[in-house]
Amino acid sequence: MRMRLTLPPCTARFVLRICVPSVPSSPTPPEHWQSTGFVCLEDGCQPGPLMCCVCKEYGKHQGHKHAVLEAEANQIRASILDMAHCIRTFTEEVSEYSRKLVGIVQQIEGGEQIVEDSMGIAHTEHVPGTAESARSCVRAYFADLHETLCRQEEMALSVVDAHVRERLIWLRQQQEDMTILLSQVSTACLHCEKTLQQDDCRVVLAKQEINRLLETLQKQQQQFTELADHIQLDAGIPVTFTKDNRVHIGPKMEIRVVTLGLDGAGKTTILFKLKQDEFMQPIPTIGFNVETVEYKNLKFTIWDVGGKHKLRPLWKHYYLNTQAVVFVIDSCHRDRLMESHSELAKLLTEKELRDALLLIFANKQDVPGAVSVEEMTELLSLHKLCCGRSWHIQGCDARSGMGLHEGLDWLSRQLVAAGVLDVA
Ligand SMILES: Nc1nc2c(ncn2[C@@H]2O[C@H](COP(=O)(O)OP(=O)(O)O)[C@@H](O)[C@H]2O)c(=O)[nH]1
Ligand SMILES: [Mg+2]
Repeated sequence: MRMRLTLPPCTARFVLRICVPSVPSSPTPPEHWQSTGFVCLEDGCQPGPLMCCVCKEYGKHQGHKHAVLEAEANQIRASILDMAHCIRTFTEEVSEYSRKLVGIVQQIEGGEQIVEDSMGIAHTEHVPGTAESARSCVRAYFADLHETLCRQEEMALSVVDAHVRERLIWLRQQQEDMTILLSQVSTACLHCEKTLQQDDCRVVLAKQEINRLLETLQKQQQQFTELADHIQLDAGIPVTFTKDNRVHIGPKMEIRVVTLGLDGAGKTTILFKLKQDEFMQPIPTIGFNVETVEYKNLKFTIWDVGGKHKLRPLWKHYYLNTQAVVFVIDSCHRDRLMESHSELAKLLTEKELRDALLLIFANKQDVPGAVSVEEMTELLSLHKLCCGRSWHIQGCDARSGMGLHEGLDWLSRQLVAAGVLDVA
């Protein structure tokens, strides 16, 4: 069976291939080595370089360069010593690297370590490794998250409890009112029955009182019918969650939105189109318009604030508790894009809008030559400008309504944790 050593995928693999050289066995000197005094330096003679006096002058080494044996041997000794020094350094380096590897493994794994206390007495102590520290870090993060979730759960439950309490108080009040009403009605019935059994004189004398009683009963019946028409007796408690884990009870979740942008960008047109689904020629907004727009299970209260230069300092009065900002830009007015950019940049520094969602409508896409969403994103450096917040740019045409619902859909998705429910 073959064993495979698998490294974690993230580990950079540094593979050191070591070829261990075989140690050459020393060649046997020739028989005439005792008469050798020289060494041949010719390349071809290197397998047997020792020269005898005869070889030097006549034999196979005739005319070759040569050196004195002792000098050559000393030179070789010197280079062996050099090499030995290099090997020592190399060995030290390898050992140092191995020691480091052992140290790193120990640091990751942690374990028992011998430490001296202030009295100089040695004892073993558990030192946590980086693996353990990383695990602790993860545990701490999730413990924190868990605590936040528990707190949010408690808050959400208290909202439900408050809702249930108020609802039960109201229902019990209604029960009491109905009991009183029933007793009044039965008293009136008894009175009528008694009167019926009276003689003629008494019946005639009771006429006024009976009329008053019937009138009161009729009024009560009318009030009851009106109440019953308005109130839906339903035991359901519809619950929706926002993305920040707040709970909303009721069929519609209310969202506060403020619509901002330069004058003439199309804010009022967008608001009217969303509200009435029809195009209305707006007049310049002097103060503000506010409308409630219902969309799926959301109820947007949209504040449309005048965008003329003089009115812009007033924008900040609309920021409090605003969950979303809809910033409208006129896509066919290229020369005002930088003005839009600087107003948007100012908005994004506002503390009260720190957590607000940002929906940018690139309006008037129906006009030929309008700046496209991609170009607008580039020209206004939106990725840089809106970095760190939830934002979205949506092309639209407020006259036909194209793109408006897509924008609201994006807002809904950001606000509601479990997605937007279609409530008919
Ligand atoms: N072609 C075109 N005109 C638009 C559009 N939206 C608004 N307008 C026009 O732009 C002008 C300014 O609109 P208005 O809603 O008053 O802008 P506000 O100052 O931002 O509220 C009006 O004449 C609108 O009819 C659009 O999508 N396309
Ligand atoms: Mg307007």
